[in-house]
Amino acid sequence: MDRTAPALTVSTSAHRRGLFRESEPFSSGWLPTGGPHEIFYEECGNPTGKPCVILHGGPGGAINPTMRRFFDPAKWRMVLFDQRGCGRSRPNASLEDNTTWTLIEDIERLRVRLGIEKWCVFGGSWGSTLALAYAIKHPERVESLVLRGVFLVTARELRWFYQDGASMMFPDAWARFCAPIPLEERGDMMAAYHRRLTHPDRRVQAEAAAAWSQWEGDTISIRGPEARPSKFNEIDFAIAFARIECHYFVNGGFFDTPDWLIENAHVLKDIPGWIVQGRFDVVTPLESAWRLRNAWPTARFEVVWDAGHASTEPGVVDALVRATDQALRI
Ligand code: STX
Repeated sequence: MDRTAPALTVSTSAHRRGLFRESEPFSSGWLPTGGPHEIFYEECGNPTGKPCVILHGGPGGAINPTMRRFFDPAKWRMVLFDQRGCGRSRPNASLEDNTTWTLIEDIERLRVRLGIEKWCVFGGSWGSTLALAYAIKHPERVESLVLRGVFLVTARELRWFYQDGASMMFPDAWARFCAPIPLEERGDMMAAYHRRLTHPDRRVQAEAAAAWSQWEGDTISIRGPEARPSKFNEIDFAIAFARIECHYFVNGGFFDTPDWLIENAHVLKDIPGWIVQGRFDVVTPLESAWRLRNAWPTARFEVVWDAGHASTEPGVVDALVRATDQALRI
């Protein structure tokens, strides 16, 4: 079979599964890291169930109760945590010692603290990036991978979303994204935003953060603005989200080479994997999931026809809950 052009499974099913029921954590706490950061985590579902870890997006996002609903709470022991500087982790919005590699150390610290040997790793968007990097560094700890909205933090993806590409599809939202930046700085929007988001005056950070976060909120779902997460309107969330995203992106995700995840994807070959991708994902376009699938041909690959980037697109929910049910049997 021609490995460069695998058959594409395209989902458009009218009979779609929904999220699992809501559940409350059975434990939670703050994990010390030995450095300035403390990591907020929670465990949900069945304390004797199969372990999984759920990685949030951004980077700079946070966990929320909906993220517990992609796994059957009767069967899984779900671990969720707020990444460094995010959500309830402390200190909030801090960029110190905050890189892909320190996040991977936190995942390992949490795994050891909870006495888990191996787990299913679940992540969308930046959560998929972190899941892939973690699996490449610690393949023996990853029982399976369930990924959505694949994001490789390449220069090409960043140029598409923050400079020239998505701007053509959302000129109205793009105009709002450009508004805080003077014309002479618009040739490098990430650099212009980085200066403001690291500015000592919190008001300067806040103005930039609101516009940065709004751009992502405006483009996230095929269902339009009513599907935008309400968190994007909270200024404390927006500041952490924008500061941390921009810090990671100006640093190319802290990867050693520009295409590090694809170059190292061969390490994943024996890990069972599911890739779920919305065809009309404007934040992390399908090309990256496609490239990952070609580099990791044993992964199941499902393109959801009527979906954008959000984890809550109905077709994406359906594909993800089917994937986690299949992962139970690994
Ligand atoms: N950032 C993609 C990402 O990981 C470029 C992401 N986008 N929105 C989110 O995450 C949240 C909905 C989690 C805030």
